[in-house]
Amino acid sequence: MNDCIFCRISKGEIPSNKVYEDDKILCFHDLDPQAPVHVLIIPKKHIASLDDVGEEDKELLGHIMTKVKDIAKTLGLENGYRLVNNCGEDGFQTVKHIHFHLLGKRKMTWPPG
Ligand code: IU
Repeated sequence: MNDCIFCRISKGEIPSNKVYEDDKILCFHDLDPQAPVHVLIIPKKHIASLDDVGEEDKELLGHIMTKVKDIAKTLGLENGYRLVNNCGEDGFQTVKHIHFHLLGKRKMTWPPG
């Protein structure tokens, strides 16, 4: 997807403040942080949203989930964190490339807004 900003970030065409990268996924700092630590974890493969995940993406999504604790540790989130996926219009998804927000270093509240 040439016009997808997160595809362009994952290819290095647009710079990002990277936290973690491997051949399948990328984690970088959010440009508009909502917590003292706020990073985004994305697959390099373009998947528009959680609604578009297929059977063939099971391993990729599982890979992201297994890396969360390692990324959290790197960022010093020893006291816990929140992992968020916004899906679709009601979920307030603004970038149509699936991503997981990892937020921490402040006490979260519930319910979310
Ligand atoms: P959302 O779940 O789609 O609402 O979140 C998109 C996030 O991507 C949001 O927190 C933005 O600040 C963030 N972001 C970014 O970090 N860099 C960008 O170039 C763009 C959005 I566009």
